[in-house]
Amino acid sequence: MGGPADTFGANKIQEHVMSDTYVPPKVWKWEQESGGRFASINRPIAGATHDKELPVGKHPFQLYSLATPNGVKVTVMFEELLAAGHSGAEYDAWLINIGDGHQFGSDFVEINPNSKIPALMDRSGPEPVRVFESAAILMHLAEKFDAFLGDPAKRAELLSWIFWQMGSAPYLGGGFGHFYAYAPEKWEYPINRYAMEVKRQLDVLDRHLAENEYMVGDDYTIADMAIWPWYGRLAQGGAYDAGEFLDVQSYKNVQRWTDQIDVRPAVQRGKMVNRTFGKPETQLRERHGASDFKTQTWDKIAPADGDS
Ligand SMILES: N[C@@H](CCC(=O)N[C@@H](CS)C(=O)NCC(=O)O)C(=O)O
Repeated sequence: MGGPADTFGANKIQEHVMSDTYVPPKVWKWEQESGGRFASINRPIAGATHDKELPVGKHPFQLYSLATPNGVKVTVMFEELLAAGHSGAEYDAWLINIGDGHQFGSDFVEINPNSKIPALMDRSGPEPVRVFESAAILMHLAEKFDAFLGDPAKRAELLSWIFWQMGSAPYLGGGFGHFYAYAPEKWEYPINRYAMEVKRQLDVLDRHLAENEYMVGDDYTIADMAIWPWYGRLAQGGAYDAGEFLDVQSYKNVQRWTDQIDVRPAVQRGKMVNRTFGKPETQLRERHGASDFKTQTWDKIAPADGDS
């Protein structure tokens, strides 16, 4: 250190290199927002930030959610159950706007201590039962109605794919999606790492769907309902605007399966529930009955001032 070179710029270069090289402190401290989209709702502590009562409707199931892929899994399941004649599966779907921090309200945290949508209160029995984590909600409903579980001889296969989805999607959303679409800058290292992993996952699905009509053989099950909102949407180019980047069209079997599920009327309805983005006619922000799909979409009920 020292000497003329420092005076004429060598130190400046060195400082620049150093400031680009993050050295983790001994103990991490929450000193600033992490940056990027959704930074304002990220916190290193759990629990409620404010008192907030949640509404309760007249149906046996009260869903508090938003039409992200994890939310859509559950609304598709409810719509499939109703379409299959399980009238006991009637539900009220209330909107939880995670961008506005509704997931940190006191009643919501009572249902999901993890402060994430979807969260369900099953009020069909003598005591209300809370269920959080989308796959737990799918399992709870499937077992309750004995529906969409597929061939009992393939139960282990069903569980395997559901757990595969829950373990894999965070690499797609929190990894690839975050760094490709939401982070404040484009960094090659994480984008490469997660693009590679997501393409590997698509290939896992593609090879499996070459041999199987649905995720668990011939039966449409909750494994399809868990995987489709993430990987079907990705295959359609609808996730993170990354269709071309990931060459999603090359996964032919995933494409076939995606289209096959997308045309199901219950899936079309499920996608609309708790949706606050996209074309107004595709947004049913709250759902309290089957007729709402005809009368309560945002094109029909939006306030004149365009409030969203
Ligand atoms: N493993 C959870 C993930 C749920 C999740 O990540 N939900 C997101 C929306 S897709 C959320 O509520 N984020 C709000 C936040 O992180 O504060 C599940 O499958 O239910």
